[in-house]
Amino acid sequence: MSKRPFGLAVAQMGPVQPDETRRQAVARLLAMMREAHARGAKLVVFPELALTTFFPRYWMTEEEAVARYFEKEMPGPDTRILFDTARELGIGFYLGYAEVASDGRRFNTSILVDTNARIVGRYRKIHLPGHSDHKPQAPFQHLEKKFFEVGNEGFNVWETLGTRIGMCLCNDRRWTEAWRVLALQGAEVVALGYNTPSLNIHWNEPVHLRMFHHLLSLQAAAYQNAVWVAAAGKAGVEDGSHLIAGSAIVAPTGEIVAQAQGEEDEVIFCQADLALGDTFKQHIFNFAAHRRPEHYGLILERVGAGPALGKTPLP
Ligand code: CDV
Repeated sequence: MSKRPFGLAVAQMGPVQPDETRRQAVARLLAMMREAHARGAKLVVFPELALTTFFPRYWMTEEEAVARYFEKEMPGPDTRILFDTARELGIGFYLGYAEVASDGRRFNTSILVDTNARIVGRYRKIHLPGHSDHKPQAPFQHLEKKFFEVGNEGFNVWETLGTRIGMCLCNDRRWTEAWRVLALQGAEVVALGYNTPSLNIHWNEPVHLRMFHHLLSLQAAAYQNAVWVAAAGKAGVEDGSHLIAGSAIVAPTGEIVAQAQGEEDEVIFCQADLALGDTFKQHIFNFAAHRRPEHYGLILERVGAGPALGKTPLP
């Protein structure tokens, strides 16, 4: 099978402090976009909520949040240069940001931009973690359920940049259903931005498990769905709260082929062979040959776990 090389870059960001301006954050993204292009990338993936600090950690009203942290237009005055530079270089990008839609609804969003600087795809985060109430005893909040609505546009894949690219965001990577819906649309690459605090405010989770589960989720999803995964995190200590690093590119074999080494701004790159996914799609994960959806009904019928369906004695 002949190779189909695709230059894939992930741009991890170090912390974005609360007083950092959009313009400063965008300047960091631009420097990494230029580096990704110089290394041969056709797509560069930026983190979730890449333009600001991870603001769901703060208790505030929705109005305050919108005023400070949400983008009312995309591109806007501070982000247009990302689009102009992408067009000039001929590189596509994925960007996560807080979106306030024209009807006032608020989403945790990512966009996919092609080499003509056209927004070809939008994803509004579906698996929102955290809580909506104030937890004054917690060291910080995780208020995604307060500041964002559940995404209303599904998990989609776009034919662009010579391949098929799906998007999801952060907590989605832990949910197998999201990946399979993308894989059923023939995704070859899945782009994902994240902000993962190393401390779990809900229970006393050992810190090392955050990195383990992050990589486990990416690797299992890449293999079981025969896709390339490009995952970009925001890392380091943001306003006293530590976010895990570990931005990674994972092959359809489930192997990590590139991983960020530190907790600062860092570009990782690989020449991804898209044909590698074809091999798995034609054999072990040939969906048409092996899937049995007639036995997967509970996935749609139930949200939480319910009664066991096993019958005793057996017929
Ligand atoms: N931004 C996120 O979605 N963070 C979650 C945390 C809260 C577990 C994550 O899945 O990484």
